[in-house]
Amino acid sequence: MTDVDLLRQESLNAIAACISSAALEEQRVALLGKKGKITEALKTLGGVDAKTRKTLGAALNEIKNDITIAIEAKKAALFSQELNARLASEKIDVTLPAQPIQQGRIHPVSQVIEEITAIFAELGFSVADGPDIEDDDHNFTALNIPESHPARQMHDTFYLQGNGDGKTLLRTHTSPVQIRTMRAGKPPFRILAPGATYRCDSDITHTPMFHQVEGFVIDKNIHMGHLKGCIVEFLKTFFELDNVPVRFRPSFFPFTEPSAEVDIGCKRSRDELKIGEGSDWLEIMGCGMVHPSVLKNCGIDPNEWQGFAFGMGVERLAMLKYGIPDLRTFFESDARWLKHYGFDPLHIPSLVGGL
Ligand code: 2NM
Repeated sequence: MTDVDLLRQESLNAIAACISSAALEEQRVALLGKKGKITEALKTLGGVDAKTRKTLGAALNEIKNDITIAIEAKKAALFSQELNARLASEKIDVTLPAQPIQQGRIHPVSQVIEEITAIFAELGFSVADGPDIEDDDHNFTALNIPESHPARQMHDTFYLQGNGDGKTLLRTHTSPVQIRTMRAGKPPFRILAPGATYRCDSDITHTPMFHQVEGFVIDKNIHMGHLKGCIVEFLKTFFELDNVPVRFRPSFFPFTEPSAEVDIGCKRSRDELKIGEGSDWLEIMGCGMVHPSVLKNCGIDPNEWQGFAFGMGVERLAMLKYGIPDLRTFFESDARWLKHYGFDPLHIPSLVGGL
């Protein structure tokens, strides 16, 4: 056997012996790479006489060609071999029943937002949202909150650097969504605005970020009777009670006139709070008739259109409904807490299927 024949045979044997794509790639480099055997052999052609160069060159090129073909063929064979091995080892029987594993849980804040949304959807509300980073106008001015109002002071609002004008802030309530909605469209409106809100406040009952659901209705001849009916209906469904004692207590908000705080009847005992019965009252949300100035600020004629609005704290409602004692645990990202208080991701709250 000549040297050339030997080189050819050894190369083809080495290719045939490869048992993986990785090994084959190694062989390819060892033979045809920059410093590969064949490449090195071709380099020697420059130093031989013209006659030898012709025959040896032709032979080496033929080998190179054979090797290239052999590698391609082996590559295809290994690919299907490896694919079959994977298909066999990763086989799953999709007809088996689902494994009883628990992966993620739905956070009580998300759950309660979904529940509230489902109830108001049934009453004809649509969900709207807006940016967390707001400006002074949408968060305060348009809502009839005067320059001197305490909520404007630095200790309540997180002001951002923004354009350096001190007018960029984290929204302190979701009401800017209502302003944006009214300015972008034409009445009537029936809108629910759930989302994160921010206040510079932190103690056992306050976290700097919390969630609100606000809602509003703008239409013709809307009065407080509509507001009351809507809220009583909501509370009955949310707390899953046939009858709830509800009390509207006069209050003040700059953006509503008149304004009221809503209390729900409850019974407090040593270590339990029962909602829906008893002689105590628990404040649960705020509401009122949208102030004519707010309507005007959004280009709506208050002589033609009226409306009511309300707002509630999501964490507070979640604590009351699901007996979660400590607000701060909501934001600790403790997997054990979430496993205990979280909800099944496959259960979507609805009035027909259950909240
Ligand atoms: C509340 C209480 C009372 C409210 C008012 C408006 C708007 F933009 F329509 F004027 N949105 N939300 C409102 C009214 C919110 O939360 C305690």
